[in-house]
Amino acid sequence: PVPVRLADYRPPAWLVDTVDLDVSLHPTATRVISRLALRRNPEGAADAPVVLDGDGLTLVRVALDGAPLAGGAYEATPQSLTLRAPTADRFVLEVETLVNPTANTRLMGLYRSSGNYCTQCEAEGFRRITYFPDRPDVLSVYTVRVEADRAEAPVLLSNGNLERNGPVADTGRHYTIWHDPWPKPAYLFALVGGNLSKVPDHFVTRSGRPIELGIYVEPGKESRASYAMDALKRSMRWDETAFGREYDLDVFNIVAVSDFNMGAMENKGLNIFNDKYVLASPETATDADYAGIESVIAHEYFHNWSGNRVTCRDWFQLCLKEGLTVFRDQEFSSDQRSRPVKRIADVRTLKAAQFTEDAGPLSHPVRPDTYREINNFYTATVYEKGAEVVRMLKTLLGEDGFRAGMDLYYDRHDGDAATIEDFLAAFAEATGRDLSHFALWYAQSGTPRVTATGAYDEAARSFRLDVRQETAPTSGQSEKKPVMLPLTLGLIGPDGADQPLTLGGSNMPHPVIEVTEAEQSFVFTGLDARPVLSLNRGFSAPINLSTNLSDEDLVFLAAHDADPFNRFDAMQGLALRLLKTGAAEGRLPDATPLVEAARRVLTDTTLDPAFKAQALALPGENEIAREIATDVNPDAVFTTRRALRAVLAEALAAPLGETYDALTTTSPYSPDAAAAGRRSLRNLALDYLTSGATSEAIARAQAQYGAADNMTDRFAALAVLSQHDTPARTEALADFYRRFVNDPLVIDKWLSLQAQIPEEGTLERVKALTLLPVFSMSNPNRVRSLVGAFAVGNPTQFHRASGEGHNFLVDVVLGLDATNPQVAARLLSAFKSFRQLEPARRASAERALQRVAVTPGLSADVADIAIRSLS
Ligand code: HT7
Ligand code: ZN
Repeated sequence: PVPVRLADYRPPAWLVDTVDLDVSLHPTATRVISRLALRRNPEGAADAPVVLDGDGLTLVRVALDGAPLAGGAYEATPQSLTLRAPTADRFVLEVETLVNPTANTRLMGLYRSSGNYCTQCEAEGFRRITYFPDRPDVLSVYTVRVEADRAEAPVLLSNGNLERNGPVADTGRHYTIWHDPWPKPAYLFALVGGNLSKVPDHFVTRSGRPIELGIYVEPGKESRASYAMDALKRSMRWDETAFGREYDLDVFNIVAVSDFNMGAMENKGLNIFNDKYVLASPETATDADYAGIESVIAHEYFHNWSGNRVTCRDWFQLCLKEGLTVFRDQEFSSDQRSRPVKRIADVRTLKAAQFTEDAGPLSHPVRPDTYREINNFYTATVYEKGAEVVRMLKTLLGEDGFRAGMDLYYDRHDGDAATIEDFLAAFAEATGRDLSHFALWYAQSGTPRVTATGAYDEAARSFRLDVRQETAPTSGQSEKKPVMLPLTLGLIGPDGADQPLTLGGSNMPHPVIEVTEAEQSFVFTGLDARPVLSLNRGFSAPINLSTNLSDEDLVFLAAHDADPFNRFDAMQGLALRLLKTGAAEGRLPDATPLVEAARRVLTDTTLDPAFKAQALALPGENEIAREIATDVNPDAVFTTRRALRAVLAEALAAPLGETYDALTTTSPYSPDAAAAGRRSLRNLALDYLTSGATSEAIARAQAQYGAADNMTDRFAALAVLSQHDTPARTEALADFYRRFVNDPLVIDKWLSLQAQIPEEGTLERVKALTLLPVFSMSNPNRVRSLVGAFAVGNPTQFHRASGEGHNFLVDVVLGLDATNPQVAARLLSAFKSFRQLEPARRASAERALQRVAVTPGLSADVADIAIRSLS
């Protein structure tokens, strides 16, 4: 595929003011008649032909202003429809095409899921429905007529408000007509037809407008949509109060489908969701599932303003909507739950996904400047790092400045397709700040490595902080510049209290230093005793930070830091020091400081249980590997981590047992954050207590498994049992399968758990699981749960020295590429950190990637990942 470059952006030559679609649904021959009111763009190239995008369409006819167009007047290929330079500046083009939704295995465009019809148009799926200028800067008002057999599809939905519906005389068919008054790009178009049950509700906006809400699910699953509905109403209210944004149509519908390439899609007024992010009941969903539903429901709803009312000029600007909307959903969840615990969880995700991406060959800027396949840029960098950049902006500008900038951005660009420059200009103008240096965060890839060295001068009663920053070269960017780092900090006195911050003779109103140079020093004065530095509080900048803090300092921070994130981070830092040395030397150093810090956290009655669970969870194998960075042996990482877990479990056996017992409750299940936090700590205690696999511990896990009245506790017990090769494991796995064989979303958990067993037999187990009737390569959730979990969540077995794990993944990717390239490409990106492996495993991964790269007939998606991974 040829690269697309940001620098080549040109405004569209033709605009489409209105789109009238008439879609007559049929399993194999859906007829689409589109009437486009085309208008020459005064800002586009003069005399340009009309070029409409297409993908795999069967063209039936073309008419211009009502008159059929002769073959010579246009040129049609499956990829485009070109009208030779029209003389008129405005006209109506009518195009009739046929598409086959049943044969659409890519799940882009119009396809079928469990017999229902649905669409996915972002990024470039609308062209698989009809010929159209399929780019986000062409905004149109849509009127859509949907027709189908009434028995096959009693429910017919599209964007906007319902205008009319009725039968089609003497045919057994019926229709609905939907009108969306808000101009939108084609990627936000959606249509659904099928046999679905509506869960109804309503919402009154703060200005008093009533909104009809509907969540459509498979019949029989209605009761599982109530949490999603509650989350939706909370999201709608939150966007009004936190950002002043109100909903703008008479209806808001969500449809849950079981075949979906990603999490969900923000189509205007008609969100389409992977059912994983809608359906929940205490018996089938874990606390993590509930939290995921809340955040994805919120995320898609928030796109109504950050993405839909203000959209992206081109796909390079993807972070404009995605980074901002992730930031907004993170803030929403923080307000609904515990802010520190949410921040810790978000930073864990950021480091696991984005730092890893940035440290490998797939590294790219938050706003890339070139792509071959846009589907491959829905990445942790665009989403999660994009959100961090917005968060830094807020830290720099303060609450009020940030809100003023957001308001100006929305006011100025409502109904527009905007750029990152437009976004930053709104903040710069609203606050008077020069953000030109800050803008580098969008263009420069890589995670800055920051070294902070603190020194106390007793005679001068001052503390000098030297900060150095450096970003290592990343793919395509050999030269790096210093970025602007807003570092929130505290200096903690011996009594554990934050000292007043005096810098350059003045009191600091906000505890934030702004680092703009490669090397910078800050001298804080008026300090009577040596303080302990707490830097990058709340993870205010997305950096790799190393400091000259001693183990004792970290123990002190873990006990006293007023910033809960840094308390957590001090615990992680202590553990990582031990794990890195242990993996390198094959022997764990003395873990007493960590053990004592952990004991304090565990027994501190003032701390939130959810926080304790995060602080006491050891860094994962992938995080340890990322810290080690070169010549990683996953077996050594695993062994060391397991050894440290055993040390903690043995030393803290008594308080862990007490914690487990104290948190045992007979209260009925509630998914609220406080109850979820208690369960997370109790299940963490169970995990430590079972690490030695004594018969007593296994029996406790078995008892929890059997007695649980909710999926969180049942699955946590199963997860613990799955780690130990005992008859109890076999029994529990068989029982779980029997209980939930008819519940695919629960079976996903069962598949995923088995894929992550760190044992020799797992690869054969995974292969065997692919043959079960509950597994299907055509369902992305199943594939991700089994194959994805194996590749990402089981480093020792995926990176087996024999190369069998690598070969297995490549076999799956090549098989899947023919039917669903997008999912295949995502699986292949599991190799993204292969260069950090030790030489033999690295060579095996490289051979596997090369096997992909030389395969003829690869999709653009998979070819792009293979080539970039090898670059
Ligand atoms: N904006 C949505 C992205 C998305 C998507 C992209 C490519 C192919 C399929 C897709 N499904 C959804 C989701 C979001 O970030 O809100
Ligand atoms: Zn999004």
